[in-house]
Amino acid sequence: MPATRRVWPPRDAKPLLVNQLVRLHKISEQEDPRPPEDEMALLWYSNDDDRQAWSAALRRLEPDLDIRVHTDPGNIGDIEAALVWLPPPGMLAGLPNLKAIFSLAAGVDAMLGDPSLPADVPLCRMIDRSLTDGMTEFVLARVLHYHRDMHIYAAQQRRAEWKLHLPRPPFERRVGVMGLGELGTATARRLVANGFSVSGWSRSRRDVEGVTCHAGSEAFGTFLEDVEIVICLLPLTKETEGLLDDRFFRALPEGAFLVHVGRGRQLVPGALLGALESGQLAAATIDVTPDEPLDPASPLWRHPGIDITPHTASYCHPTTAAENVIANLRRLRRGEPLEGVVDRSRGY
Ligand code: NDP
Ligand code: OXD
Repeated sequence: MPATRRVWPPRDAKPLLVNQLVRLHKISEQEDPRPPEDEMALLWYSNDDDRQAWSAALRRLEPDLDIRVHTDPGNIGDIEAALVWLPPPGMLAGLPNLKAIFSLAAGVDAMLGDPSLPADVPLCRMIDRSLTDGMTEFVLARVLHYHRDMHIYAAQQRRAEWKLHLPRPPFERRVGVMGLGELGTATARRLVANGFSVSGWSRSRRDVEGVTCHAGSEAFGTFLEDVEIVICLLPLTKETEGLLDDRFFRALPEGAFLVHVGRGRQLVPGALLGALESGQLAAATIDVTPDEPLDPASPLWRHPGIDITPHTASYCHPTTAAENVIANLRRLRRGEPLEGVVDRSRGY
């Protein structure tokens, strides 16, 4: 696993001009002529994912899949799909027959931040059961941590203090999930299965069994006033950027907890620190930060009420995620609607 993930701009991204790609194509045609094929080729690119593991997983499902890499793209006219994370600006725009872009991540805010991303080619976000399971597992672990007072016992241990806090039953613990999409819905369900009293908030109305669902900005206050542990699983958009601000923390019941696993720029760090100082917030788990990696000088590292994890809540595993990519590739070949297409006007 790389040291940092899903960062924007990519660490070593240099714009790749169309003529560079065409030149690569010409060179590789001279050196490695490929027979013309009916099957569409897939371009793979990421600095944050394991190419060997992905190639193996894709070829396990489709042994003859023509996978190209940008350093040896062959005839770029064959490339009709791209499985990528933060390709260098211009790379995808230089592919004349590109019909679909498959993101290696669920959150596509960084991909959409590239103005050269072809506007007329569908962008599909990652949907993957290992990504979903990993997220529900991470959130459940953090909810159980706070619910069973582990943050208090950790502090007590440092003081050699033996003091019991009577545990509350989970049905009395109100947990709220912001975002009821692929990850939020599965997370809410897992919390329900563990006996918690769960509510959720989304843009449009959702119906999740066992979950009290709220929708729209007008319902945000009502949702927040009733949650003791709030989970942020929203995509980063114009509407959600900076949403976790002073007003947000003030709207929660006093002594609430935050588990932030959405995107870093949704959080206003000063507001988080203020809420912890005032006791409005008891503790927070911060998996995503406005800049990643988080600056060693950031006060977030040192606040006793904050647990930082390095954007590790969840990760798509090539073995399972390849199934979805291949399924989408087959839909593309058959001319069927693709799964997980991003609505660019909404930003997710
Ligand atoms: P989805 O697109 O499936 O779901 C997004 C949810 O957020 C939807 O329920 C949507 O509402 C809701 N939403 C979006 N905008 C608003 C808004 N303005 N107000 C209220 N609700 C809103 O995304 P996923 O569940 O797949 O992923 C969510 C995010 O999780 C990703 O975008 C990414 O940022 C983050 N993530 C973090 C990881 C980590 O390791 N920390 C790993 C993977 C993802 P509606 O249902 O009405 O559309
Ligand atoms: C994602 C992520 O969005 O890993 O998939 O953060």
